Amino acid sequence: MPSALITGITGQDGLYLAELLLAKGYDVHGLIRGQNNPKRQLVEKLLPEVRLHNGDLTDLSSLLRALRDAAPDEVYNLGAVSFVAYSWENAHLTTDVTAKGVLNMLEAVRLHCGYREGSDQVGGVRFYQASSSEMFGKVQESPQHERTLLWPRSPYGVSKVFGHHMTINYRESYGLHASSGILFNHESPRRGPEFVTRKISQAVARIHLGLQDQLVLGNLDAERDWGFAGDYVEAMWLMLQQPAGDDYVVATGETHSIRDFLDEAFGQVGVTDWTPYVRQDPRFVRPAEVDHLVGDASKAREVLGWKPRVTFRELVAMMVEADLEATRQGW
Ligand code: NAP
Ligand code: G4F
Repeated sequence: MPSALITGITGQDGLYLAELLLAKGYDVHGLIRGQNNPKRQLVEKLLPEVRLHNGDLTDLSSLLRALRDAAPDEVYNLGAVSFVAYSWENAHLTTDVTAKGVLNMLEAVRLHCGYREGSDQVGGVRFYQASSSEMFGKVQESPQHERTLLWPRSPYGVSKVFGHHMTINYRESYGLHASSGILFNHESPRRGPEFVTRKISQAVARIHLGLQDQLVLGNLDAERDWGFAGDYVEAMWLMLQQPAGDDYVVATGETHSIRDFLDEAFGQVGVTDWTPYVRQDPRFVRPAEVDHLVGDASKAREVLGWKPRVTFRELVAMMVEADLEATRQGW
């Protein structure tokens, strides 16, 4: 039975990936941080087969301990401070976790595998790094692909660039089977409520049910290439099944503005003009914006045989329906 260790198991992608790997017969381990993480119960209830290990990406010895106890064939490094807006206010923390945390995990894998100077292979463990389309930032060409110049626009984006290049460096320096998935925005009913898509789907459900009358947002003109998280974790797994590590863009190839998302989401509850419900507030406008993202995933399609299944319209409908149900049930 193959085994995998997932950091960020409590997050959106961690949960979908754990489900996918369990369905494939993996022995799944997850790294969980904090002395009383409120999401522990969620993971234990949803995925009782997953074995949790205490640890933090900022603490190298805890990563070594988790690797020793889990003895994984594959490591998926999904843990991060992942909210871009938060990263300006917490730039040091973001750097410690989202940038240096990647180095800690890579170094832990290298030490765990007993790498010795002079040997050309770090060992059997395969490594996945959760890189991001935020690295493209002030985009230099469209659509963005694996060789597009990186121009990050936030402490989060800068940290992801560090992790991305460190992953490539460990592949080139130590022969580590390390892959970097440059994933464009992916969403689901499990998306954190701080991200714009979930903020909208929750608000639409509450407005429809008479529990809220206003939705306050920032920049409505930004464009994102939004896909479904359940499709994207499959690409992560496919990367680690290849003969060698590499970098892949994972995206739908379609872009939509926040206004488009509002149109679709309010449309789900029969509202054609959402302007009376939506207010803009500079509080939610970022110091530097990523205006336009759209990915070219031809390499993932050709090499991995991956393609997205869920369309933009289906994704929005799925999220609004789930929030309507959750709000009705009082979850
Ligand atoms: P998420 O829901 O925000 O999950 C982040 C995870 O990181 C949580 O499990 C969190 O644990 C964990 N974490 C935070 N600080 C940590 C630390 N110090 N040590 C260990 N774990 C820590 O993010 P996601 O949407 O699933 O994304 C997964 C990864 O993909 C992230 O690295 C993100 O930056 C990247 N990514 C996401 C997207 C996207 O559109 N979703 C696109 C590109 C890349 P707690 O529960 O303890 O906070
Ligand atoms: O939903 P967002 O916060 O996602 P963002 O910044 O694109 O980052 C997400 O995707 C990245 C991949 O490209 C990941 F790496 C990252 O971890 C995260 O998962 O914001 C999307 C857009 C932005 O342009 C933002 O300015 O929505 C705009 N927006 C407008 N009003 C808002 C709001 N975003 C949020 N979160 N809240 C608002 O009220």
